[in-house]
Parts: sequence; structure tokens; C-alpha cells
Amino acid sequence: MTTSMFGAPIQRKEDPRLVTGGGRYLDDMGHRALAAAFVRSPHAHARIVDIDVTDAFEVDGLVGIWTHEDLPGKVGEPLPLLIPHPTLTHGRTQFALARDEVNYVGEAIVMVVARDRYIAEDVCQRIRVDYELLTPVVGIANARDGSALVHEDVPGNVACRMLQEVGDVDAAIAAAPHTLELELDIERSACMPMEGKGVLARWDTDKGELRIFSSTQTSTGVRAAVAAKLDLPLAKVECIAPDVGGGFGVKINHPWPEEVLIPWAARLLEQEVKWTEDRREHFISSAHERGQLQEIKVGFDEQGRILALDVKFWHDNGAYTPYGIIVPIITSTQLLGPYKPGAYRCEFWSLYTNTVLVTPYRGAGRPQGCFAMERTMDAIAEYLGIDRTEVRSRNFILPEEMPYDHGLLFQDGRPLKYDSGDFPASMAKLKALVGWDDFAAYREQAEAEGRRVGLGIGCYVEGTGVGPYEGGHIQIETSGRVNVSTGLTSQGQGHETSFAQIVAQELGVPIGDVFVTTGDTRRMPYAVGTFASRAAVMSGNAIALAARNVRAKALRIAADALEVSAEDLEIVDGIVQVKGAPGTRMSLGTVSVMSNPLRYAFDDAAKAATQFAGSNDPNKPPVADDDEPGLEGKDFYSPTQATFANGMHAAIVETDPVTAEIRVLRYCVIHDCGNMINPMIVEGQVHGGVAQGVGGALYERMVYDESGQLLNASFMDFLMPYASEVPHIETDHLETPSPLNPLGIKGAGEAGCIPVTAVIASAISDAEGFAITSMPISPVELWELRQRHARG
Ligand code: MCN
Repeated sequence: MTTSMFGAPIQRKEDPRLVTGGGRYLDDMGHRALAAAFVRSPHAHARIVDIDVTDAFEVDGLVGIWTHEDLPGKVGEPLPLLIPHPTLTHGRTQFALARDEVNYVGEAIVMVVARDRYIAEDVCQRIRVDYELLTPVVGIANARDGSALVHEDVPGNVACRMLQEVGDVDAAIAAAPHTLELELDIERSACMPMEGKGVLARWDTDKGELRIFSSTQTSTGVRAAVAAKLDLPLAKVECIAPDVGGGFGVKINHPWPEEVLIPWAARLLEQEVKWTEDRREHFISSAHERGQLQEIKVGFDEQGRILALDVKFWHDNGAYTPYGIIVPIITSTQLLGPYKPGAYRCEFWSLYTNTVLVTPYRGAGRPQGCFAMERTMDAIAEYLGIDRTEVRSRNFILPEEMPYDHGLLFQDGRPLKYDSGDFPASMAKLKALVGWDDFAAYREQAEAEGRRVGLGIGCYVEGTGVGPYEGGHIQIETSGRVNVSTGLTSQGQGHETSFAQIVAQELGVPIGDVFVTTGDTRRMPYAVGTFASRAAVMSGNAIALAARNVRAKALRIAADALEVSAEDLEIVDGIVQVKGAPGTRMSLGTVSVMSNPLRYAFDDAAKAATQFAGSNDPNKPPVADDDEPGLEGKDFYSPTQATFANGMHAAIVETDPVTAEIRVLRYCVIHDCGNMINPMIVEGQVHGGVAQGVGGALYERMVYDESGQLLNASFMDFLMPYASEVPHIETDHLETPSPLNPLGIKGAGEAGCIPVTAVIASAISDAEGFAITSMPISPVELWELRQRHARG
């Protein structure tokens, strides 16, 4: 079948390879490569007084040791600040190897390269670094008080203060019949991809060329950063992302120190060098997210309609800001979700702490924003005694108000405008799916059995598919095989399948003939990367446009050969044929042969298929002289703005009246990402997101002590939900197409995790009868809250 591939829930092409151990990850490569290891700071804040490597040189198998002083030129300069912003007045980035100060436990100070990783680690143990300890700043409260500074020249530890206001918030709050105030707290956490980061670099001395393999979400970014740092022409550097075992944001290149140092060492040593991150390194020296303290004031009327929303929050950005302040900006601009308050003001401070840096993690600031907004909605409902879904519905932006402009500026500085969505319809579906109106009876029955249950809800929108561009290249081989490449990378999202579906649909070829390559700068040098749920929108549309170009070319060539008009042709199962007269036909492979004059000269079958085209030269294919050779084409897609996906979740939880154990009994999702390329993949993405969200709500947090030591930096101590803790997830979809792109799609990759913390907090609050304001929440914490509320 080649029809209706778009929208079909077909099984993922890549899965047989990936689930049977056929995947090729970074550490499966470069077995003969030299190995790198790093001496990392054991202190959160210290001055480096001395580095003594004398003992280390005795180790057999050692190849080299480098400190900051050894790094030449741009390699020794601070790493770039990838996304500057006018309000980021005090942006700071780290050196690839710390120069004279360390600002978090895990910051790299010395790089060792040896014959293998064991030797490299042994050498690291023999290197002695003397430190002068400085006062560490740990946690938002400590950063806010400003008595100790992370960076001496950054007053109050404030990297940035930003404020956006729409309408007159003070006046609207003063005039509001009711007001409420909330203080909320979300702790730091981090994503845990199965495969850590990793880099392998090969230097070809004869050609002066560098080939990098990186477990990255942005191979073009790695290539560009390394070329710039090593002062190499872009044409002499290539970067390939092999199979990548999860990214979730942490593998976006800024670049990471190791992504610069390993290629640099490979060129210097003229040998292959590899580094793979171990789990401890992932905990202490990659990146975290989420940590925010929020203060909210809301003014509303008798109906629960929000007249003014005043939000202040403090964001923990860790020790450096390589990714700018993208996370708190997203919180502040996408916090409003599907609602339209009369007036809105959001002011935030992004604060330095002596902890590992913060970069976007699936959801990227939205889970925090959603928590603020949805806790506020529940508080209003509780105060007025109105059903929680009703309060939300009264504040919805309605479909007829789309496109909706909040009057805010998005993170890219452009106006934040929702393109489409039908929130009332989503709410109706969610209520039906979870059985909202029947819950009171269910609760009554549960209580009769001595059980305590609660129902929670949360709604969100997500700006997806941000620019600036992404490309697609399609080449139909003479065999009829269709090769598709796009420059962004895959970390498990199913791109090999969903992009193949688009091509199969657009070209009219069997999906089994379509082969997708991602993340290889040799195939597609211009690309941005996989993050911000952008691949489907960006590469999906670019690939569709490229396929349309190739289809038009194929029909043009076939029309010449078959001596018919191109409008009379169709492509079915890879065969170009005359509509209504399928006997007059040729395969796309044959068309490809004709687009390639030399190949045609050696292909008797193709000649036979076209001999009636009346060419004088039997070796010349019947194509126009000015047509470019090759049945291939490329296109780029560049959107005018983000497209907004949305969703609504509800959960039923049970809390044990004695032990305070929290169990999620049911989890329901209504999800709208516009037209779906593959509903099964979308569902898988939503499920993965919810699982991560359950982790963030109930288990996962980074526990630092006051000296800045991460106390739970291993899977022995960092609690993640297993399959036994992730509930069965019931999903239904709404498809409100985006009017902004040719395929009408919106992104789906992060959606699942955005509202989960808010939903579970809502459900626990409902079960317990008091508001949960701090997440994640453990049974111990819930038990303590119970005691506090019992005491009044
Ligand atoms: N899709 C679809 N129809 C739509 C939208 C999406 O069929 N309307 C499909 C896409 O074709 C793609 C998948 O759903 O196969 C996700 O698409 P998209 O929403 O564009 O997200 P990206 O591909 O850009 O992936 C990034 C996103 C992010 S930001 C994080 S974080 C995340 C996520 O994807 N990290 C992941 N999902 C992940 N899944 C896995 N397995 N591993 C990660 O690291």
C-alpha cells in the first residue's frame, strides 16, 4: 500500500534493529581509540591553587595530560554563550578546562588521554589539585540572599531579571472582587538518557580532515563549534550522530567541553580519541533543570474568571548560562496555557548557584509554568466552591478567538501567538475519558472501603516547531530505493518511520523502499537539531516539500519518455503510470536511470522502456537538456512562528491513610498535536513523557547538601519510576491542524511530561483536602504535611 501512509499507526521501522541489539551507539565504535578521562572538581566553589601531575607521568600507557594552560587559541577561551538575550546582562560560560576557579562539583580541570579508559582513570587518581575553598552558593534561597557570590562580578547572583506585563496588573488586582496568593516550589531534577554523552574523533593527517562521532542532538552544531574552536574550514570537519540512546535536551550542543577537547586532542595526537560519559559524570557534570521558587497573586471575579495574574519566580540556572535564559523565558511566556487572564505580569530572576549548569530538559520550563497556572486554577476553584473543570473552562481561549495573541514576546523575540486549538472540545473529551462527573460516586465507594482517592487535572499549551529552518534531501536510486536525509538527529523518536511515511505518501512509493538518514553533516550540512519538539514540523515539512519537488521532476521526465502530459500521470507503488491506462508505465527506478545519462547508456531495460520516445541517440535519455542530472531534490522549511500543541491530563491517585504511600491508579491524556503523521508514535511519545513526568512528580530530585555536594549521584540513590510505578496511560487525540505549515502538524515530543507534576499535585490535594505546593512529593513529605495540617 502506498496510499494513506500519512496518519497510519504503522510499526516503527527502526525498532527491530534497536530492540534486538542492532543499534550502533557511540561506545560501540572506536575500539582501538585512545581514551580520555577527566579530573573533575570535588568542590562546589574553589580557587585552583596548584595542579601537580608529577606522579601521573609514571603510569604505563599514558599518552597526555592537559590543563587549561595547555589549551591554545580559541580552545582556551570560554565556551560560547549559544543564545544571548538582551536581558541576560551577566551571562557566563565555562572554560573547557577550568582556568583558575571551579564553580560546581564535576567541573572539568584536567584531561588525560591514555591507551584505555582504565589507565586514564588511574592517571586521574594520581593528579593532585590544591584548592582554596570559597563559600558555595547552593539553592535558590541562598542565591537570593546574595551574601555569597558565585561569580565575583555578578551582584546578587542575578544572571538576568526579566519582566513582561500585559495590561495593568496592579489596577486589575486592586479592583478584583477576590484575590489569592500562592507560594510554590519545584525542585531540581535531570533527565537520565540510557546512553550518556560521548564523543569520538578521528583526524586524517594527510587530508587535514576531522571526523567526529557524537552522541548529540545537534550534529551540525558540534561541527560548527569544533570548526570555529579549532580554526578549521567547515569543509574539513564532519560530524555524525550514530544511534543515540536518548537525549531529552541534555545532548544539545553548546558545545560541551568534551565536544571541543576530544577533537582537539585527536588532531594534536593524530590519533583516534574517545570519551564516553559515565553515569556519575552524567549526574555531576552534564546538566539539570526544573528548580524554581514561585510567588503568585491572582485577582478574579465571582465566576472564577481571572482578572489579573501576577507571577514572580526565581530560577536556579546553576553555575553558567551557555544556553542563555531560554528555560525561564519559556516558563514565563507559556505559563498561561489555554487561558486568557485580563492582565498578566511575569517577573523572574535567573540566579547563579554553585551547582551543575541548567539547560533545557524535556518540557523546558513548561512543567514549572504549568504547575504555577494549574495550582492557581485549583486554588480559585477551591475558594469559590466551583468545579475545577468549570473554572478552567470559563478562562479558556475559545476556538473562534484563534489565532490568539497574548501580547507577550516569545523566546525568539517575536509575538507569542497561538495558531489553533479547541480547548473546550479537549476538556469535554477529557471529562468523558476519565469519568469526571462519576468520580464523586467512585470516591464515596472508595471511602466506604477505607481508601483515600483524589482526582487531579492539568492543561497546557506548548510552542513547538521553532525555526529557523530544517532541510530535507531526497534521492531516488536507479533501483527505485528512496534515500531521504535530514540534518537533525534522532534519539529514539521514530524519525526513520514517520519521515518515511511522509515520503511514501508524497511520492506514492512503498514505505519499505524509503530509507531515512538523520544527523550526518555529510548528507545534510545545513540543519539546526532535534529539540523543542521541532523535528516533525521542521524536517517533516521540509521533507514533504522536497518530495513534492522530486515527484514533479519524476513526472516531467516520465511524461517526456511516455509522450504524455505530466498531469495525466500518477505514481502508485513506485510505478509512474497513465491515469486510467496503467499499462503505459515505468518504475521510478527507470525514471531515475533516465535522469542519469551515463547510467542510462548501460541500461538496456531503460532504453527499451523509452525507445518509442523517438530519440536519435540511443544512448541519450529523453530528458530535457537543461534538467539537472539525478532524480533528487532538496528543500528547506522555515516557519514564521511556533505552532502551539496542547493537551489536558487527568489522574486518579490513591494515598495510603497510614503510610502516605502515593499510587497513581489511572492516568488519562487528551492530546492535540494537529495532524498526526503516526498516531502510534505520538502515543509512544506521550507515554514516555508521562513516565518522565511521574518521575518528576513523585520520585526524581537532585539532593545537594549545603557544601554543594550532590548526595544522590547514582542510580542507587536517585529514584526513578520503574514500569511498576508508571500507570497504564489512556490516551485520546484531537487533531486541530496547524494553519501554519503545509502538513498541518504540531510537535508532540515533550507534551507528555509538561502537566504531570501539576496533575498529580492536584489529585493528591483532592485526596488529602489540603493544597500541595511543593513537588516532587514523597510519602514522608506527605505524611509530614498531614501532621502539620492536623495540628492546624
Ligand atoms: N509526530 C507525529 N505527528 C505529529 C507530531 C510528531 O507523528 N503531529 C512524531 C514525529 O514524526 C516524531 C515524533 O512524533 O517521530 C516526535 O516528534 P516531535 O514532536 O517533532 O519531536 P522531535 O522529533 O523534535 O523530538 C524532540 C522531542 C524532545 S524536545 C525531547 S526532550 C524528547 C522527545 O522528543 N527526547 C526524546 N522524545 C524523545 N523520545 C525518545 N525516545 N528519546 C528522547 O531523547
